Amino acid sequence: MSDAIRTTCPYCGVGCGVRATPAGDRQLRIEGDPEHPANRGKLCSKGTHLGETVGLGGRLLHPMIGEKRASWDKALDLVVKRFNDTIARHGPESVAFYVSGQLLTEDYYVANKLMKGFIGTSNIDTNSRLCMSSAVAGHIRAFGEDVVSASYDDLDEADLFVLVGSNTAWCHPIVYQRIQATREKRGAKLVVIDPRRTETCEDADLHLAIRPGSDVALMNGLLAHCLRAGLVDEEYLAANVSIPQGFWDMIGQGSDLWSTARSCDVAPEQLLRFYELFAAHPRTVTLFSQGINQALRGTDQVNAVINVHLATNRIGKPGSAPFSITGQPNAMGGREVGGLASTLAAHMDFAPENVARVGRFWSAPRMATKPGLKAVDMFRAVEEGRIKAIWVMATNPAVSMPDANRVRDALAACPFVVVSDVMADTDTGRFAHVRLPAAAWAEKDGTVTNSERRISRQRQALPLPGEVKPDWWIIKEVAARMGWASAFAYGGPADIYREHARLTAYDNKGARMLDLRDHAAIGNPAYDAMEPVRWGERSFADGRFPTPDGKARLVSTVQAALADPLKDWPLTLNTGRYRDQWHTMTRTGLSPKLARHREEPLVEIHPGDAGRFGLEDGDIARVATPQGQSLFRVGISEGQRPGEIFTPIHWTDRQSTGGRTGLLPRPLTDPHSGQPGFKSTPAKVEKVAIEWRAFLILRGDAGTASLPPALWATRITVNGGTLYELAGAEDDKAIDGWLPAGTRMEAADPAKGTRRIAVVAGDRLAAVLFVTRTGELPGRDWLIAQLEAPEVAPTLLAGRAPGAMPDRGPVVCVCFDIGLRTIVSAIVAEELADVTAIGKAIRAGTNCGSCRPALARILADTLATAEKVHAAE
Ligand SMILES: Nc1nc2c(c(=O)[nH]1)N[C@H]1C(S)=C(S)[C@@H](COP(=O)(O)OP(=O)(O)OC[C@H]3O[C@@H](n4cnc5c(=O)[nH]c(N)nc54)[C@H](O)[C@@H]3O)O[C@H]1N2
Ligand SMILES: Nc1nc2c(c(=O)[nH]1)N[C@H]1C(S)=C(S)[C@@H](COP(=O)(O)OP(=O)(O)OC[C@H]3O[C@@H](n4cnc5c(=O)[nH]c(N)nc54)[C@H](O)[C@@H]3O)O[C@H]1N2
Ligand code: SF4
Ligand SMILES: [Mo]
Repeated sequence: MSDAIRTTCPYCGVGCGVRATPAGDRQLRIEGDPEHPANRGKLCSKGTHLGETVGLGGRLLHPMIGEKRASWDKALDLVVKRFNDTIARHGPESVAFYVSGQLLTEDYYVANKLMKGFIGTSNIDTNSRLCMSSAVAGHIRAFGEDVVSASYDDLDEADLFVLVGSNTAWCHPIVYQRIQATREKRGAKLVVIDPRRTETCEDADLHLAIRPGSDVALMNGLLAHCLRAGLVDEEYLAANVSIPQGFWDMIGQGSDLWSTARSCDVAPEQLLRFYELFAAHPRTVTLFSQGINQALRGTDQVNAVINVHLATNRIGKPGSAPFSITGQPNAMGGREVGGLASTLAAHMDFAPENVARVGRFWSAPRMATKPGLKAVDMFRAVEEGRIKAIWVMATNPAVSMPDANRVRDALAACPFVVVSDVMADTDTGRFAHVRLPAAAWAEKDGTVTNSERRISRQRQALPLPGEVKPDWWIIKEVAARMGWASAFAYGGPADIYREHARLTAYDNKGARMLDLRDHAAIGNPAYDAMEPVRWGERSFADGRFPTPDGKARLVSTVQAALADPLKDWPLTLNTGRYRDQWHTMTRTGLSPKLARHREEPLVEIHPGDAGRFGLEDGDIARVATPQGQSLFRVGISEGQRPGEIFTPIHWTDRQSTGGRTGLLPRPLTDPHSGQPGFKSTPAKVEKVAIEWRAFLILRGDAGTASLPPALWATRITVNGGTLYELAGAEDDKAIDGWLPAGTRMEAADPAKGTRRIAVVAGDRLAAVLFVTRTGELPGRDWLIAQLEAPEVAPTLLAGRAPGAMPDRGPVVCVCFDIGLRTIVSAIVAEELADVTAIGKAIRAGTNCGSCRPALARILADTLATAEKVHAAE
């Protein structure tokens, strides 16, 4: 038995420590690292099930030129030749890198150095543009440097948490659990500000379901209230903050309780309750993420939040700070190396002295002297032929960029596309002339920085499979072949980390807070053994800020006018995440357990709107925007605001014939940050007529190459095979072509248009197909279990065991595989009164804890129903 390797979770920016123990043939046993300060041993559902994602299924194992396997030499030579030729003919501005917050700091550093110091352009941007760039721009405007003003310690010491535009319970589950722990320990209050009622709101003291895009009005209204209530700290402002002309007039305008309530479309009493909670609790942490960042006024929204904290002197003190939480595992590390087109390196911008300094440090032959193209503009330049060669690393823009179909067209027309990825078949990879096989999470070695600026090691737990190489190696080989071998002579990630640390300290006489000089000479063994370390003391504790005059800045932020719905596009489309999927599903999609939480992409819609558009729960609907359209399963939800619909970002062409959220948003961006406004797009929805519904279960790995021929087809990985949910208006017989060879059993009920087929091959169940036009379909669980059953059950075509197992309903607790019906029956039968009691009775929610908010909701609903029944009796 091997020892556990201490590494870091590759999903969200919480940055939890993981203990990964190799357990035989490419298997890892996963546990939370009790010694990691971010999570102290806990993991959420995604972290817990990392072990299900480290197999070799679907991996890209060899360099590919077109559809042909190539040697590394051939592939790298081709990349270098095409980039060199393009640069020689059209100049450095004609090439670009599009990279990712999922690269390690070392990978990121090398890519940034190659582009900005050697190729000589800043046309390197990252998916962090879609994610954190409004926070970056807001920090720079307020503080002078992109420094996060809080740490996780503050979560333990706060009395009030304000979550703005953040579905923390799903997207930063361990931060959410820490918030809940503080609430239990010191009675801290929780306010959630989100147009949707998410599971994060489940246990909140207050949920403000504000009108989308009205956050500036809300925060300005709060600040106006603070002014009236004497909460503004005049002394602190005079000493530490510069205030633009007319700032207080701006705050005073239309910021009384009633006007603010009207702008935000919430009840004045609710708003007042928020103000009073804020007034009563100086130890306030305001956490924000994409509901704030991903808006056409995202940077103003960030500054509106920071303004309130600066003006009330709730910053730089224990339990008191605005806190931008990062999305990706290394969103922060990318910002530290300067991986955005708008930053240079090591928290420096393009001021001439910075360009000179970094140029000196790198001995750079051709320094970029100005910012490059931001993501949306970069793909526009590809579309217009100004960029003729692009290298995409660790991101899937054909899915995740706004107006993604246009990005696809741009990639299809681009003369030369290189994609480095861990998976062979991604939506972006399909446009690549060269695909380079990158090392995946468990194979990588380097560092990441989490939301609270803590640098942690990711350590290699599994050998590199096939011809896979780490990203830093791939980039430095290209640099070497371009003629810069000595500037990129790295033997391993430690060499790169040292250089990065030296650059942060280089000629830095306190001007930049990011200063890793303690690590500038770190030895290889010390790097290998590095404990998680947070850089910087408590930010801004001394009231000094990294601006020329040492003062922070209030920023005038005016609420933008919120347009009424358009006649042709009567709804607003909001987009975001599900608890158990990660982005474009290339990795979480491999886990049978995670797949069960949400099996299909839903368009969530308020019951009133559903009625208005003739939709019923479970229907298939077409969601359209001026950019495009895609199909979704209808999910009617009281948690939606009227007029607003929500779709998840995860499903791609690999997983579904619908669910393509990425092609729907407009490619419009915030003027300061260039971040797209993913959270509100004018949209419409209409019912799609369906004649039949079906499901198909196939044994073995069916791959992601295609989907059964149906209007609606979505796939998920299940134990032992794949489950497809299907619906259509066309002939359902076309699906039969997907059934494998073997002995067929069939049953049919023509009256209901029902057909049931089971295929047995090699004494085991190979496939089942159940189709119906007007009847019911049985639960899928028992049939899925038959894929791995030792014997073929005689009742396959009944869809249930001879004795019949009760259908447990949709899975709520993925760790213990516990369904909704099981939970409801337990609550009723055992008279369970709280979430802890549910855990004691049936274990649900007792492992990773991610489903605890869902259990609270189910409990409340069940008790409410029971009460109603009781009242009626
Ligand atoms: N399970 C899971 N976790 C993840 C990820 C994942 O893919 N899956 N991805 C990670 C990444 S990269 C990121 S960036 C984070 C994102 O984490 P979050 O920002 O928490 O996630 P989102 O679902 O994108 O959006 C958050 C909320 O913003 C709300 N919102 C929309 N419009 C507005 C508005 O106008 N005002 C306010 N106040 N709120 C609004 C939405 O309704 C939504 O509930 O999650 C990280 N964690
Ligand atoms: N409509 C809408 N769109 C959005 C958002 C939204 O809320 N709404 N959110 C945006 C945000 S915040 C984000 S962060 C983006 C995320 O969007 P993407 O970055 O496009 O999503 P991922 O699926 O994480 O893509 C990562 C890719 O890198 C591969 N990969 C994983 N590890 C490695 C590695 O170590 N090396 C290499 N070379 N490849 C690797 C994966 O297989 C995958 O193909 O989506 C953005 N798009
Ligand atoms: S909260 Fe979950 S996804 Fe995020 S780092 Fe921790 S274990 Fe990973
Ligand atoms: Mo993100």
